[in-house]
Amino acid sequence: MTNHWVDIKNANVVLVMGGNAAEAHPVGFRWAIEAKTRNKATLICVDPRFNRTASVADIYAPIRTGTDIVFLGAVIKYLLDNNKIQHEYVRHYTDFSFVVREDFDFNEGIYSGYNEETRTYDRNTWEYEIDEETGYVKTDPSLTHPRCVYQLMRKHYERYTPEMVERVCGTPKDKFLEIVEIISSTHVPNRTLTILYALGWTQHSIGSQIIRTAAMMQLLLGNIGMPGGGVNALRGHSNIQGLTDLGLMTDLLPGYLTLAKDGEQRFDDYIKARAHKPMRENQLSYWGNYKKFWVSLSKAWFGKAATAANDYCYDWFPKLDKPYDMLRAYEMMTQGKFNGYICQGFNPLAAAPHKKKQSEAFAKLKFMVVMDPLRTDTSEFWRNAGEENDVDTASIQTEVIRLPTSCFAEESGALVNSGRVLQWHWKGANPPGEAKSDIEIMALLYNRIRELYLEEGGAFPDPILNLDWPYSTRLDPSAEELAKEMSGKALLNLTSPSDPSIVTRKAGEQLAGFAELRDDGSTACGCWIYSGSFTEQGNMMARRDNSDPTGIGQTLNWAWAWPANRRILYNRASADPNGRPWDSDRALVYWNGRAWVGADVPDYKADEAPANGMGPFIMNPEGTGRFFARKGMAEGPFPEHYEPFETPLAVNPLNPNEPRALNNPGARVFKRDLEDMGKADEFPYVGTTYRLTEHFHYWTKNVKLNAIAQPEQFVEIGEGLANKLGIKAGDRVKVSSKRDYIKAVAVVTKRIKTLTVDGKELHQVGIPLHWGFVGVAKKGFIANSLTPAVGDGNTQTPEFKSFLVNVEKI
Ligand SMILES: Nc1nc2c(c(=O)[nH]1)N[C@H]1C(S)=C(S)[C@@H](COP(=O)(O)OP(=O)(O)OC[C@H]3O[C@@H](n4cnc5c(=O)[nH]c(N)nc54)[C@H](O)[C@@H]3O)O[C@H]1N2
Ligand SMILES: Nc1nc2c(c(=O)[nH]1)N[C@H]1C(S)=C(S)[C@@H](COP(=O)(O)OP(=O)(O)OC[C@H]3O[C@@H](n4cnc5c(=O)[nH]c(N)nc54)[C@H](O)[C@@H]3O)O[C@H]1N2
Ligand SMILES: [Mo]
Repeated sequence: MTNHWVDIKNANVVLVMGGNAAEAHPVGFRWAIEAKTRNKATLICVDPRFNRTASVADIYAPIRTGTDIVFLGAVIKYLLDNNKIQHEYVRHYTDFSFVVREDFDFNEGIYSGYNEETRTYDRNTWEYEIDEETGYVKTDPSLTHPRCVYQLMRKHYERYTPEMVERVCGTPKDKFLEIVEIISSTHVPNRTLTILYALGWTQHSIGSQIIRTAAMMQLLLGNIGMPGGGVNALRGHSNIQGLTDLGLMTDLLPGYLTLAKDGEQRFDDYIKARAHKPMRENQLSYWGNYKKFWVSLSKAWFGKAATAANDYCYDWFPKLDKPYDMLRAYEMMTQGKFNGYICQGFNPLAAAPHKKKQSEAFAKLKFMVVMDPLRTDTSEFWRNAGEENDVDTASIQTEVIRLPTSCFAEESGALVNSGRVLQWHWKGANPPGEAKSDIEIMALLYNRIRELYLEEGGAFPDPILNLDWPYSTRLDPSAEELAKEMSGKALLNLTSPSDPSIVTRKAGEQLAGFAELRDDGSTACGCWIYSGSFTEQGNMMARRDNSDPTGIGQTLNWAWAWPANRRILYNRASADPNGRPWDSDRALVYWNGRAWVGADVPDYKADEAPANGMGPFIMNPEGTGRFFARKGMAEGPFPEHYEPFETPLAVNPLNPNEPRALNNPGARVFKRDLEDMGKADEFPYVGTTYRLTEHFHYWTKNVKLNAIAQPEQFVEIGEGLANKLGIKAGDRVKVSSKRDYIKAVAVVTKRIKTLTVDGKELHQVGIPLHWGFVGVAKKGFIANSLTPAVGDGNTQTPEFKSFLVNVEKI
């Protein structure tokens, strides 16, 4: 979230689109209800299904899955055409006036630089024009230059009309117009709109670009940085926010630092490519501090072994040829390129797409380690469970080793919520039986591997043997020790840059925040964005003071938020160019003549006078919010609609003459998975998968009360389709895709309407995802038997939300 849970109450309009917050985030959803009841906010829900959020919304509109860019692109066009943008905000805080390179091009859905073979783009032309003398971006404040971002964007969204929304999304035009009018009412400084989204946007082959379209809409409306505004990803698992923060993706390091690429063998090149220089006069470009973050990380990992002379062990860090996300990992397993697999708190047989391919992949392993408190479908993948899991057990060689772990209530630590707040929790009980905490298991594994290296040697021992391991209990580090390491400390006395005789921080002390980090090896910090969470004052994450002095939900002494205990990102943009709040009723930060002060920790240089013209988006080298994403996205700088990989349409109505633009040209897909895609003649209906309040993924099927509440797999079918197929509520049906099938009970409902898309009837089928062949709920099929293995080109998130199925009565 750019904002945070409590802040939702400040909104005048709440748009829930691409998520079902009332069902999947029922506790946090209270703040949307608070906005409705206290703030008279309008709650809008746009979803393929009339879901539990829709049932309490003021306005609901149906949409075909995977078409949100058309809807949001049409909102952008409407705002531009009808002059519903917050002009002063856009002029000062965005790249509207920046001029784009002459060789940048967009034609029939394809951007310049496309390589059809590799499904990737050479992104070099996706860039602003740079003045060679100053090194700064060229701009045209008159906005008349044909290649300024404003003009290009206007042209790009020309095709995104309300008629196109009706044709592609199946959303009735008058519903769209009703909604866009309410959205546009927030372009004035004293009204804000918040967006709450989750997987209905992310789980598409164009997921990241849907979210970018939403961010562009919010920039036009001046809603980024504002209380009650923002683009708010409602995260899933506790602790998935912490997972990405700590860099548990194959291309990331903690704090959203990135792994070096294959070609980056030299430390200086690696740093230079990331420590961006300002692209306009007097901009902060905070990533300019990259080296401080990276060196401090390496000092936390390798301690004394990391020195200036060895580039702080740069050679020990992997250099990435390509991301090894789950889609690639499973593809490689099917090709026999993996020996072993450690599966920690993850049930991929149930959770990953194309279950049949999963089974095949796992059967090619030599061993699989499952760290989990429970037996899972994955740990039992080799078991022939009849029709539900039809495998030939005898032919599977894979040895499965289960290491029982504790559960969240059996350990202490911090969980990071969607609002970036790190909240400490305390262990409530010891784990049963032989179970150990994940930390202890990892520590035991590490120490055993280290012993083996010491005894037997082996390839590349340095990072293993030199890993700093300063914990008081070698085989079971405490959560506090790890938290302190992530927050960071001084390794030497730190002195004031202006007067070296003044010691600002003594060696051994915890740091107050990342402003103290150095790039000379004198500080260690395991995750720079968490710096300040555990200081000399103690564990800031354990604070429980919920006082809210301004009444707008800014409880700065409740736990601790990254970065720097800041609750609303980009909050400098909540004030006008002179430093006065756009809306005095919900002032967040303002310039008092000497400093930035207010209800939040300023997202800015604290003593920077507004007159100097520094932009509010300090992480971008140009200091502004971006409509033009430059080289940042896999499929292009302006979001464009592409059809899901399995689409009911033969052409993309936005680019009817370009077959390469039917699906996302930059998506992640392997050859075999393309062969496993179905066509609309055989699989005429659109399937989508989702969750229920009564279950949590695949593990509450082990809990009797949850199993009683929702005992077995069902699918939701609209009355239109049910009548057509002669299906009645309670009938058993077979739902199949090109990959496999499931059997389920039919729920016939008015909540899924037949849509008219491109002049034809379109039926969507709702498939909740919680069952499998392990547990106390009724044994059944795994919903992911149906889903395709294709991912977003940026995040590799699979397209779980839109695929083709057939439905038959059994
Ligand atoms: N009780 C419970 N709560 C949970 C979970 C759980 O398993 N059980 N899981 C947690 C996790 S890990 C996560 S990630 C979150 C997920 O939270 P959500 O994303 O809110 O959950 P989903 O049920 O997957 O549903 C998303 C909604 O998106 C809609 N949708 C599908 N495709 C589209 C589309 O193309 N456009 C639009 N506008 N909408 C679409 C679906 O109809 C559905 O209503 O929930 C978390 N909360
Ligand atoms: N079709 C379809 N597929 C989806 C989705 C969808 O919307 N549609 N959603 C996707 C999303 S967003 C998610 S998050 C995934 C969820 O997929 P998973 O994360 O695989 O689902 P869970 O059942 O939550 O599995 C987590 C496992 O962690 C174990 N566990 C709990 N506590 C601990 C602990 O402290 N330590 C360890 N080691 N284990 C623990 C649980 O017992 C459980 O077996 O599913 C994804 N798959
Ligand atoms: Mo999730």
